[in-house]
Amino acid sequence: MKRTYTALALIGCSLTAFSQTNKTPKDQPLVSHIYTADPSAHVFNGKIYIYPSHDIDAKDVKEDDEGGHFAMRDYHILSMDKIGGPVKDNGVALDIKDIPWAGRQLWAPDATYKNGTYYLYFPVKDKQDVFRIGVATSKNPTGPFKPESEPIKGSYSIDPTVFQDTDGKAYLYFGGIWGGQLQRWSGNNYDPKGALKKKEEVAYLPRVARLSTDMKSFAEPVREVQLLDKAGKPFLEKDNDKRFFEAAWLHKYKGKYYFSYSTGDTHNLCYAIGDNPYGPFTYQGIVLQPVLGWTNHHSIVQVGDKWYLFYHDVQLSGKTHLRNVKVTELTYNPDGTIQPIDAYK
Ligand code: FUB
Repeated sequence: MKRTYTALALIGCSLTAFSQTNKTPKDQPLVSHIYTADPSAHVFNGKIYIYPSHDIDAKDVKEDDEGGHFAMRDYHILSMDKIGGPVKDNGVALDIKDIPWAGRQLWAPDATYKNGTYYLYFPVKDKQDVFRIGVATSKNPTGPFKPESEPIKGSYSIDPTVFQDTDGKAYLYFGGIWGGQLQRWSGNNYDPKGALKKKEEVAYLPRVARLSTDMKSFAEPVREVQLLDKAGKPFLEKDNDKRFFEAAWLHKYKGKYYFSYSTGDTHNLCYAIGDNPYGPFTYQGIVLQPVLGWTNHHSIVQVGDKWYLFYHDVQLSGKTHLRNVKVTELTYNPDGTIQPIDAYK
């Protein structure tokens, strides 16, 4: 079966039509001088930092079946003192040319802080064109970041997100199917011919591994993150409006663990709740309805006493691979469920 982003291009066309409807964005892009996507937001020392992908229109790269036109080459970190305040672009924090093992496509990153060091986790294809996850460090939240000379041993696929629990343990969640290559990994073994699941098969699951205290290696073998429906059953591939595709994020609210993710080809951002960082996580519903563009990727973060969803759409360009990051307030119901967000009026 064709592992394809052709569907992406087709849906991109229909979403161009969507842009011609009367729908009006509720939020405006945080910056417009560069294209940015996949915003991983954090509060460090009372200031908001956003670690996004830096989308570019790489004229020398053709659109291909695995999202090759998402040809990003560096990261710019954005910062702001408060939601709604001015947003600063802190310049290039890490360039692909400075990652010794990197081949192409610097995709969605995340970051964390521990003991005086900031850690930036990033996916990039290695020189054999296999996605791996790297880590880079800096004494400054905006970099410049110095990458390790090798990818994290045992890492694969895309969209790393790091979560540090209140007990000090840190976990790296990752994975993305199709262009993110998760279908090539079974039992942590690589098969370049890894097939997509058939409709009646159990869907691919995201991955997690606890990080060692050095934050640069896995402390244990990579595990699957169990995502279950409310009846306790795993999703099948045909449940593609709810099953995992990419863009994992983990946050904690009132003692519960919230695993949120994109359903990819159905463009939803969904969430599931669990009692510990490994899950199982039980599906709850939609966080964000499909946005203008094909991809839907986010982070959920507390700023002061409010919670926010950072996300992206393609308001500025109308093109799937040239996105712009945004932020909107997120509201919990008294029972801990999240009120679904529609980014348009
Ligand atoms: O930005 C490249 C890829 O698009 C990300 O890794 C996915 O999550 C999707 O947003």
